[in-house]
Amino acid sequence: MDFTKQLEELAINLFKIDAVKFGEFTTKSGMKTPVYFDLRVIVSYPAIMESISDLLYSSSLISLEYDHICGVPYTALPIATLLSVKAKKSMLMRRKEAKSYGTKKLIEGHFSKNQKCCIVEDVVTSGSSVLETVNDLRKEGLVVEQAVIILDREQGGRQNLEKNRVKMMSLLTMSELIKILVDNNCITKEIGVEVKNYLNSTKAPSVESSEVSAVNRLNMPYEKRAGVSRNSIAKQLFNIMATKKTNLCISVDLTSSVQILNLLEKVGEHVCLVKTHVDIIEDFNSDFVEQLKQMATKFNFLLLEDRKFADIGNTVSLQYSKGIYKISEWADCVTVHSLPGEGILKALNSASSDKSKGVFLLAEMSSEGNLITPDYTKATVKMAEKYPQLMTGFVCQNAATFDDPGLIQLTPGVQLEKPKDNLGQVYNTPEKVIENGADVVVVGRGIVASKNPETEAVLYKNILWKSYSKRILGKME
Ligand code: 5BU
Repeated sequence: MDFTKQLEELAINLFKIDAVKFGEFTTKSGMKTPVYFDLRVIVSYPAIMESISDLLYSSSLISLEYDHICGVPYTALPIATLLSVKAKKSMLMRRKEAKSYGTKKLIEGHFSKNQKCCIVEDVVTSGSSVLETVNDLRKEGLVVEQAVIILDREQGGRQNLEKNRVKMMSLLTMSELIKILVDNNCITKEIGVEVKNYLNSTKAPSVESSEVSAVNRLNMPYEKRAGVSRNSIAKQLFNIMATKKTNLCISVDLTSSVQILNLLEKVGEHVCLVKTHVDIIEDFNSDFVEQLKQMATKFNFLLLEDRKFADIGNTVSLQYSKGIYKISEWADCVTVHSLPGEGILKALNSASSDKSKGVFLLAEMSSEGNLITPDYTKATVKMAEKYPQLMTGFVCQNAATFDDPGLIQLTPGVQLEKPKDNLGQVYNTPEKVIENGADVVVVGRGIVASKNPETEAVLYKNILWKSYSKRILGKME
């Protein structure tokens, strides 16, 4: 039988066994609904169980890459079991409560960190049940990015999951199910219309921040994240952002020290971080460094030298502390390429320095046609794991790059004015980058080259803070 036919037959059978009912019902979350699902009954119908697992397997699992399958307790567990056997992939089981005796494990089954787990669920409304399971799996170090489900009620669950970096694949959406049932005279057209209207007018509430916060760094406020940072610069930066209410980093790409200091006098109170390229300053000298440091104290911001180290460890340790710039003496943190391998982090980690230090590792770049691949990004994040005390965060463009809420996503390539420059830079809007996971946002020419940098800095600061405030409430659209 072809896929569409088999799906149609499944929809009709679900109706026949009362797994889908029409009338007036109230859901778990207190919403009134003219349609109700109870897929628990499917265990009484082996042929339907078989058909669901066949369809889920051939429509989604077959094309996914994963190491384990985990069902959301309890209704989806038997389906997950069938899929695990069919796909010949191991299954994990999540307990709703940790056992009070023996091993206090939340997840049963054998797995290792960074393995991928695919979620299986029966019906998704708001997505909160799926997220509870995702949360527990991620806490154990598993990578969870996919959920395959039988039915999408189309009431916001897909969006809530996406916000938490879980892509959902469903066998049936509510509209598809209704169409099949109307076409096959299982329900009247009127009921079909009533359900459609209901779907259009009722959305499940956005998943509350308390439910999501543990799942996702994106919904945690900066002050809380300071508490879980293992790098002292990340801690300081989170605290500065929370205190000054700004997540704006200014990139002072100017070539004269006087210009830089004048600019910082105007925008210093609006930024949490100042990013420099000291090798472009024509009159660089130790007096400038002193004034920069004083300014950082006066306005309470940190200093990031965007040096993008990219050599063997030995050379980098010399570039970091020697030469005319003596970066290690004044920069709170530096940017570093992962390209040369772990030695570069080892070198910076062991470089002697009187002050705390931090590293932003480049996991992605903003420029058009850059050669960084998804595998490179993943390997970069993995490389950082061994150096938790050194790592302030990653320079990247996407929320999915890393999960650790103690690390900071620094995102450059931001401007309100235009979508790109003529040398390959690609710009996003401030709202967009916050949505994409940015914690600290780098703006250079958007402010520096404007007629009135102070007004512009305030504008960026306000938009960014508003977007971040929305994000922590889980209200990102
Ligand atoms: P702009 O004027 O806002 O385009 O400046 C962006 C700054 O961020 C500039 O100093 C770059 O060197 C830096 N940058 C970037 O634009 N894109 C990247 O991927 C990285 C750094 Br990494």
